[in-house]
Amino acid sequence: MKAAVLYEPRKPLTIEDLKLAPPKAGEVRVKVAANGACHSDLHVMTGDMRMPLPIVLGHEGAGIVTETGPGVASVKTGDHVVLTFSPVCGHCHYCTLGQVHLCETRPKSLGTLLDGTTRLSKNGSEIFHFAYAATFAEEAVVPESCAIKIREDVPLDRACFVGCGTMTGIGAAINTARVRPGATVAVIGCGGVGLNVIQGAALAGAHEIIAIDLLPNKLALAKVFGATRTFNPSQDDAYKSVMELTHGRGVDYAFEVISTAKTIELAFRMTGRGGTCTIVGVSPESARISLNPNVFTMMEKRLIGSFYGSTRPRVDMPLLIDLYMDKKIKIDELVSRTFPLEGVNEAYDLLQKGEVSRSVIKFF
Ligand code: COD
Ligand code: ZN
Ligand code: ZN
Repeated sequence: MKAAVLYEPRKPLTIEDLKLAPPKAGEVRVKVAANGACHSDLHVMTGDMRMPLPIVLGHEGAGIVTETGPGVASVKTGDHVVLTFSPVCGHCHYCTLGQVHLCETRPKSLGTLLDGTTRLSKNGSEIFHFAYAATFAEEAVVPESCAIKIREDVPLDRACFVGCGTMTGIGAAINTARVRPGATVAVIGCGGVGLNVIQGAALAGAHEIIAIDLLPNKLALAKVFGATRTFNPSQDDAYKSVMELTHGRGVDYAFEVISTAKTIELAFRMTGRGGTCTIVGVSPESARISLNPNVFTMMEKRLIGSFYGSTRPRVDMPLLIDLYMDKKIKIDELVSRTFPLEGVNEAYDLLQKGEVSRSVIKFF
């Protein structure tokens, strides 16, 4: 099968024929229909996120189940599925507590499936899977808990975004930060994920949603997703503008959706008394932030992180798809370009230049 492989950081992905072994027990084979080009894959391509190489990237996919390994019960051949990048074992400490996005199986297997081996190979040499998905490929073998059954009337080139950007963003606002109706919100970084934080905050009933990004095209889209005000730090002092707009108080909820130390510090600074600052981006390992610890006590500010929108995939993902089908959340507006697999490098070029929010790689 055809797949896009990363051999070395800062080199283009190469399109190659790979072998995909059949699913083992508890695994599912999926014919990939579509896959969004998310920024996290770019972190691996640039070397900011370390992964074993060579690797097949792609983690925002949807498709149709073609085969199930022994013991698989939740999906069957022919089912439409969204793929997730965070397995759920159902019995570890965190799964038992209901925090399935923190499942302890995840950190144990970087670049492989849950048994520590890969199903991908070329001429007998193993190729790694990114994030249990590896969906820049015509087919994928994934853990059962990463294949979430969805309704069949949703187009798969839209459903795929629920597998990452839509879930990560909306979930950060609703599940992790729990934005209150009437609250003031600031979102720094209005890419594919940030736009979804904005629509999550709007869905939660936020009163004022302030979008901050360096690019005018992203700020224009932020308004479409529910921002009430926009600021461009290359033109305005974003901190001063947010403080003025909130009568000197700062916002109730700030979100950092870029992953730089400077923007995390800025987001925390513009958070007001009793407010919550949520970090959505994952920064390079070497990054460090500097904060005044007294504001935690004197102002009861909170600084928290959000992984994958604190998702409960089997509950949240079919729900987000229902909301999309009922026109209560936007996905179409996120998609700037559609490419075949051969266009994957161009899709990432455009993302890096800031010309697109999301491109979709479409197989069928
Ligand atoms: N000030 C304001 N805006 C900025 C600045 C700045 N200094 N620098 C960049 N931006 C804007 C860009 O113009 C762009 O609009 C936006 O920030 C970034 O958007 P995208 O589309 O490139 O990136 P996303 O939205 O696809 O991904 C952002 C993440 C923060 C999620 C990603 O980078 C990340 O850290 N991923 C790992 C974390 C994670 O949980 N991932 C789950 C799978 S994604
Ligand atoms: Zn992603
Ligand atoms: Zn678990």
